Amino acid sequence: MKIGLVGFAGSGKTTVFNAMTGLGVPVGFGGELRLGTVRVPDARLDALSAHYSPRRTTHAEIRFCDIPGEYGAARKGLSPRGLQQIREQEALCLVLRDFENPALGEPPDPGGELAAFETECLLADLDIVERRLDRALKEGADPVELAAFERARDTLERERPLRTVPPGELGRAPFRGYGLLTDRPLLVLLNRSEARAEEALPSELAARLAAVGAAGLALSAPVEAEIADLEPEDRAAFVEALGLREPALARFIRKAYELLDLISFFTVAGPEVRAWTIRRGTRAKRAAGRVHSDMERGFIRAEVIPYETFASHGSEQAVREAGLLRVEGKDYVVADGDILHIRFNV
Ligand SMILES: Nc1nc2c(ncn2[C@@H]2O[C@H](COP(=O)(O)OP(=O)(O)O)[C@@H](O)[C@H]2O)c(=O)[nH]1
Ligand SMILES: [Mg+2]
Repeated sequence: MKIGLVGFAGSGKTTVFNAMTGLGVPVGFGGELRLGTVRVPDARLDALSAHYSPRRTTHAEIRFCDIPGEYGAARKGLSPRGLQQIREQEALCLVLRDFENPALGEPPDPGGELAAFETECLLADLDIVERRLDRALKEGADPVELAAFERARDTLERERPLRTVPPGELGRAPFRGYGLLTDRPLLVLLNRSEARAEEALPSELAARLAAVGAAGLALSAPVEAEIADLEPEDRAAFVEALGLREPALARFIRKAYELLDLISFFTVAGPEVRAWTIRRGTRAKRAAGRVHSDMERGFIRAEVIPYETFASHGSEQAVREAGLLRVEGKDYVVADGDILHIRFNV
């Protein structure tokens, strides 16, 4: 599961990627496609770790892909290679430039970049959908699949991204493997100059994002890079001095995680406190398999303490004494923040 950083050259993709991954990829135009693993910040995990003092604390992780900014260097659009790289991503983060970049010689135009990217994706999808329908005309097709592609064509022709059609109205299964870009979850990152790091997303842009079914966030990449560079013990003071509650990058990473429809459950086992990643809607037996295949195979039950219950009672013991420890079977749908003890037998 990976999320692709996309956008115009010079919008700050690599700067954001470096701040998240600590990989130190050279900034500037061009470059290679890079893949990096990013820890998902989670205050609940930090609190569990402080409570249990385990030898090891393991965060959930997601992967980001820094896709080189050949795209739109001269606003000429995506190359076939660029398109292919973007199609391979499960979700997209579009970085928009909202700072003066002397190397580009053009004032920032984030709204224009968003529109250009959207148009590009709409046209690329329409091309795929029309080809599929042409082939169906010649060779015939499954009616359900045909209906889905016809609905997709109508949507795209009205310049609506596919993600704006609710899942109940349009089954996505026929689209699998076609790499449709407007169906991908989209998170838009407005990359601000340092001086304006604190400003909220302009309401016009926010409205535009809502209309295309995208999430949005503003931050200043160099400020975030500076924070990421600090020693952990200096970070909090610096963030506070900037008047922030936490680095915006932390919020961004969590939003990306949500965008992929991922949630975390926790385990506390002797030396390790750990966050595990599952898709929202995953059942307990399956979730147990994330920890160990034996736990899935020999699953008996899960003892569940929602993180909030743990936090309000202060300890596992107190939760037990209050009679709030829940025992759930294999079909229990695991919730974000559940602390699980899996009972199993192999
Ligand atoms: N002033 C300012 N410069 C930035 C910001 N983000 C990136 N840059 C600079 O813009 C240039 C291009 O950034 P880079 O991350 O390579 O963009 P990419 O082409 O999208 O990967 C670099 O010189 C960065 O240091 C920002 O928020 N503010
Ligand atoms: Mg780059």
